Amino acid sequence: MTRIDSSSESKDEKISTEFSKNGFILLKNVFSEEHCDQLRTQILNKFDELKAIDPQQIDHRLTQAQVFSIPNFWEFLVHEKVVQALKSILEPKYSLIPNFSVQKNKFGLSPVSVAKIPIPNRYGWHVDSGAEPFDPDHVAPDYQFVKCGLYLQDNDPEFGGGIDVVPGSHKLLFRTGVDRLDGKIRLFKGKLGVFFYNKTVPIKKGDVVIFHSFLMHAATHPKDIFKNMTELDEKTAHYSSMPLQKTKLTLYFDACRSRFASPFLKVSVDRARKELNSNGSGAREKLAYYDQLRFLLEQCYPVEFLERVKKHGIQFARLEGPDLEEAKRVCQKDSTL
Ligand SMILES: O=C(O)CCC(=O)C(=O)O
Ligand SMILES: [Fe+2]
Repeated sequence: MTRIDSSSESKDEKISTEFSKNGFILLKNVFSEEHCDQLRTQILNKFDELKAIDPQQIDHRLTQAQVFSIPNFWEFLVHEKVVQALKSILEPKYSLIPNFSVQKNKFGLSPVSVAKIPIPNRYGWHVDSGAEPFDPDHVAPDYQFVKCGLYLQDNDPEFGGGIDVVPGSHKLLFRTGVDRLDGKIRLFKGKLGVFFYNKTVPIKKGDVVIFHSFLMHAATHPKDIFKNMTELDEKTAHYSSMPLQKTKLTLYFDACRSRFASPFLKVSVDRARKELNSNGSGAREKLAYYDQLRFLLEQCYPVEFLERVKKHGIQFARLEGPDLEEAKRVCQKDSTL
């Protein structure tokens, strides 16, 4: 298990080597207890506000615009230690992917199966790139696309609050010469790892985890999650029986080596189109990819945040040319844009 103490001097090489080996890195003490408590209050107030407007709202996720209405949200994205770690893992001018999220008591619950045989007592395990269509980039030696999470609570043995991982599962076992097969073998190896080699990341409040988009991982589940869940909880993977002090709040964003940014965004346009087509007359702001795409086109970031992004020499992933036009076309299906 790799722990990088954020108070120490430059550990760039160590971070990048450990990340290559394990597929994740734990940055300790990035934010103070006080800062985390402040964020917790802001986020919980936001969820309360939304619940007051719409009591039916299943309150486990904020939209992109709501995320940026949390005053301290973006500091995490441009925190010196986070940016330095991402520069070591990715490249100096890496790209931020505009899919920022704040999650509340969200715990994946799908069972894991290997060769269609369900693994007993293993739920919610997945790789973040799992739902993307296959792309040869995904098995390229320099493919580096990561998720970065800030945890506003300890990973608690009883209530969860962090993540479990299969260390090294992001790596290809060997190359057969058939890219698609190599990807399938990696996934198969990761699933076996869920059974034989999974670890709970010892996250404390204020720690940050950066993990590869092909790392097999799951939320660390509360011990009695299935005993206490209602049917609605199960449907939405949102656990409502959590004491307030233990409420799981996580902030996430994606980043990547810049050459992999626009293929990812193109896939997001397709996903947004599919969401819209299958949504009928439902509320559009609840569609995750559509919400991200609109936000990407509108780019309404706080000025101070934009300045910090610029100062670090990093960039936002953007769509260009015909891809940008296509994104606008998809969003124009909504008359409010
Ligand atoms: O914090 C967690 O439980 C992990 C969430 C996760 O894996 C995801 O959003 O893809
Ligand atoms: Fe995930």
